[in-house]
Amino acid sequence: MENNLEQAFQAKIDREEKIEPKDWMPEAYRKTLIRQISQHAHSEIVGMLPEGNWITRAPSLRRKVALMAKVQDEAGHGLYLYSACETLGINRDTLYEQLHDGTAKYSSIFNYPTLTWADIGAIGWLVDGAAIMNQVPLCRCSYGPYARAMVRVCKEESFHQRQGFEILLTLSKGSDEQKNMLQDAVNRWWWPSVMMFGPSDKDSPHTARSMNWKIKRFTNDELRQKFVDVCYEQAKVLNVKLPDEDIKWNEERGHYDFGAIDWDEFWQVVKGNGPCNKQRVAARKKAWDDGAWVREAALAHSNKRSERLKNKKVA
Ligand code: BYC
Repeated sequence: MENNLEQAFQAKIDREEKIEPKDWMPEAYRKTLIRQISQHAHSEIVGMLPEGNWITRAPSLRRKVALMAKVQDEAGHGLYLYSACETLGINRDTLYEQLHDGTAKYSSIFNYPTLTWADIGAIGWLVDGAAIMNQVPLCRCSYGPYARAMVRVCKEESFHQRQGFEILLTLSKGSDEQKNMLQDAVNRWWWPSVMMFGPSDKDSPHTARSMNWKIKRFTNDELRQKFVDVCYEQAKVLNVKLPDEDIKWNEERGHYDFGAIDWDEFWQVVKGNGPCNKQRVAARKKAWDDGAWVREAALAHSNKRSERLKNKKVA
């Protein structure tokens, strides 16, 4: 019986039809999606912290407005994604608990500090650029609610990438000090962005099955390669050097070769030992605790309202 259901499920995926919340699905598919979508939602929310750090110090009103809008967009992305995740039968409080107690991951990239204004440009260019590379294919993910949420997310991420690139382009035409600041930010954000795509395919336990289920449409290494190819060309426009001595065009492959990734650094950051992991989780927990009175007040208000409605009906 289970076997027949599983075959019909896979056949539906192979026909490129979407799986919807009430459809039968294997438990492992449901768990994989909860893991991935919740990690993605947490990344959007934690991702607000390094950029939020610069809102009060943005160099002009125009930059401040754009940065505020971007950070608010990330909050929105987190909310759509939590909603998409809830359609799989898990509630939001449980997801928050998992973030706070460290059982759920969020993207490694947000455990690095934003030291100068150029970091805001570098995040837009590289981090949002990597996010777009990874997320555009997710618009074709087999799970309907996730795929649909990603359409809007990707449109907004494109705007974020452009605002980051424009910050850097302005710096690239500025004083020597500004040019140095740009190069320094790219030096620090390049490798963490390359790592963001996850472990190489041979070390990725989930990729093969997620590709079969059409949750993922490309492997981690395929997306990483596309990212490097695109960035190399864009770096020329910014007149900036990517911090990789081994990066060079490979005529045979039709791609840029690039240097070895420091996987030890990646796993250290994923395990909680990056420069800002403790600070990021502490900030999220504090926001949750500080918001307790708002949740209590909202609940009391909604209880009172339903009581009033009930009394009205009785009368
Ligand atoms: N950081 O078998 P793998 C954003 C974990 S937000 C931490 O390849 P999978 C943005 C992985 O979870 C960016 N952990 O796994 C927001 C797994 O551990 P578990 C987030 C990572 O799921 C604001 C283990 O390593 N984007 O865009 O097939 C401003 C083995 O990995 C990372 C998404 O979440 C990492 N970088 O592939 C700007 C997109 N990489 O769970 C931008 C959706 C891997 O077994 N997610 N791990 O304990 C995905 O596409 C996939 O989940 C991943 C990983 C490609 C990230």
